[in-house]
Amino acid sequence: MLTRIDHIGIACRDLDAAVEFYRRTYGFTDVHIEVNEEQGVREAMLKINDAGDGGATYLQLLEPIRDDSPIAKFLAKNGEGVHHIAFGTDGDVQEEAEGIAAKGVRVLYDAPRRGSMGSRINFLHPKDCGGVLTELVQAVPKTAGR
Ligand code: V0V
Ligand code: CO
Repeated sequence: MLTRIDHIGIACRDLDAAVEFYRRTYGFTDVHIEVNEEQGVREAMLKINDAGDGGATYLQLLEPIRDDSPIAKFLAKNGEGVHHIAFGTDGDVQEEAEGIAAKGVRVLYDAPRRGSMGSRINFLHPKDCGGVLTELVQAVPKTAGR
């Protein structure tokens, strides 16, 4: 079941400047930064709140590390701004994706890929979701360090 907003993904050109904006403006100081080579991003997860299902809600700031990455393409076309929303599941992300695919929504990957902080992720095509690129996230349980 989808039980929380896991994160909102925001495309930016300068990750360090964006992290500093959110720190200075809103006081968000719980920041995890990592590089995801496969997705072509350097990204920051700014924790906003814990969620009732044991997960949490974040802002995800995304800077491209390659010109052919989805974020680079998005920035070239739209400039900086909201790139995707991500729902968190309390179950298996592959089962979640298959259930949604059965409703006629295109799932982008045949199998889940690695997301931030060891999560398992997949995406739904924006053209099947009212123009919203939508991600599904299975977080690593908190007891394992998230
Ligand atoms: C593209 N489109 C979007 C969009 N990106 N619409 C809403 N939101 C977006 N973010 C629209 C675009 O305007 C076009 O519409 C159409 O889709 C085709 O777009 P395109 O520019 O030709 O790009 P494509 O088709 O090459 O790629 C689009 C997709 C791609 C969604 C397939 O971006 C993708 O595979 N995304 C999933 C991976 C990803 O985004 N990774 C970065 C985040 P018109 O103009 O034809 O009407 S990584 C992440 O979140 C991680 C690691 C994590 O959370 O842990
Ligand atoms: Co994301």
